[in-house]
Amino acid sequence: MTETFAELWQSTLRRHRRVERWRAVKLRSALVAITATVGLASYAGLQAGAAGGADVATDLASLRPPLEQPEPRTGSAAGADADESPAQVAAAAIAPRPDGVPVIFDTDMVNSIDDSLALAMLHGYEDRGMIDLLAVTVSYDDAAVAPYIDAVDTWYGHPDVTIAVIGANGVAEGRDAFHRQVADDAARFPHDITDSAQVDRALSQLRRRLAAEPDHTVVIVSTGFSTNLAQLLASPADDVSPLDGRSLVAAKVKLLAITAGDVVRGQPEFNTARDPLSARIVFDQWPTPVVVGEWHVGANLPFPVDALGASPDNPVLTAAVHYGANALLVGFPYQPPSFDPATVLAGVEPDAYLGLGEPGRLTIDEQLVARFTPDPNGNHRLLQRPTDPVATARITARFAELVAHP
Ligand SMILES: [Ca+2]
Ligand SMILES: [Ca+2]
Repeated sequence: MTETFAELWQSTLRRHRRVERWRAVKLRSALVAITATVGLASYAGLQAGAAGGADVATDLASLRPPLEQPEPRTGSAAGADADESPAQVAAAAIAPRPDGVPVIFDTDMVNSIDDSLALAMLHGYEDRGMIDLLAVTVSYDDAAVAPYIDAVDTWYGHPDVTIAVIGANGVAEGRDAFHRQVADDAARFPHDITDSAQVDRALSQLRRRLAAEPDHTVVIVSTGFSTNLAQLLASPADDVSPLDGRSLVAAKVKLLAITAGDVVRGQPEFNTARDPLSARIVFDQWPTPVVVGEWHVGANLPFPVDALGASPDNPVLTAAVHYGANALLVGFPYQPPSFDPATVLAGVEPDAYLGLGEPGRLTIDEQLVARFTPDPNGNHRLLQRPTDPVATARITARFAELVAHP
């Protein structure tokens, strides 16, 4: 840690302490109202899609591709040589990519630093040739979030990753000052997207990217609100694909790994409580295997932030400092929970680090609590918290090597 960086930490902490005391009181009193109004009113347009979910449970088993082994990549979109429709030509025009597992990262990138750490891990996987990061889609509506993500992508050597945002229908209330510290300083943190309004909509990119991939290959890692994924499920056929959203997901997606629910403690969890309607749509209708990173898995995996190194030019490290100061954490480096990093690990390296529980069905009850019901025909499985300290240390070491700057 350089002296410059220590000074940045101290000054940031002083500046934010007074503001945060006031905000904490205000946020607590607003939470119930936000859940009741923002979470439901914004997504009323999805009601028709939700009504179509009654038949989902009956055919989940037949739609479910195997979870164990990645299928070999063919390098071309399925069906592209059979019928060269304008949609397929458009899909094929997306740049070719290396042979990693195609991954879409759907994130809120707000309220905590762990989405940033999850994104850094994905860049580590890409550098190792293990994934091809097709797109980052954002479920939080804010002008600085796309520039922030672009700065992180640029720092990790992938400045042209597709970024798309939910736009004006998304959750918009959050603790995001750490975005702005990076987004507003393009001289120190180079990036060429200056406002989230410059990028495409998440739904458009989700459909476009899925349509271009071979069948049953795409891993979606979701670490935020379920709004984008619920809109995807409810989307009609269009010029990108003749498939409606649910059929497109069933055809293209291999696995959904999602940070959601607080099953073990039986309490409302942030992602699901902020947009419960969308979370219910996803858990009711998603037609592929789903692994669920519920609260207590990530809560018991401290993330080694010091693995980010000590460069003041690292946007993730700077964001971590500002987030820590905002959250009134008093020392640095601290070790935040690894809710979203655990989900990335489970999506990209299933069975390698985190075990899975029995099959079942996850539902969100009227009190916004996630409940898990074992069911041999269910397509949901809960990630299991490692209880062995050796296993925990192995996971922490994997986190550290993935986020280290190349
Ligand atoms: Ca860029
Ligand atoms: Ca998140």
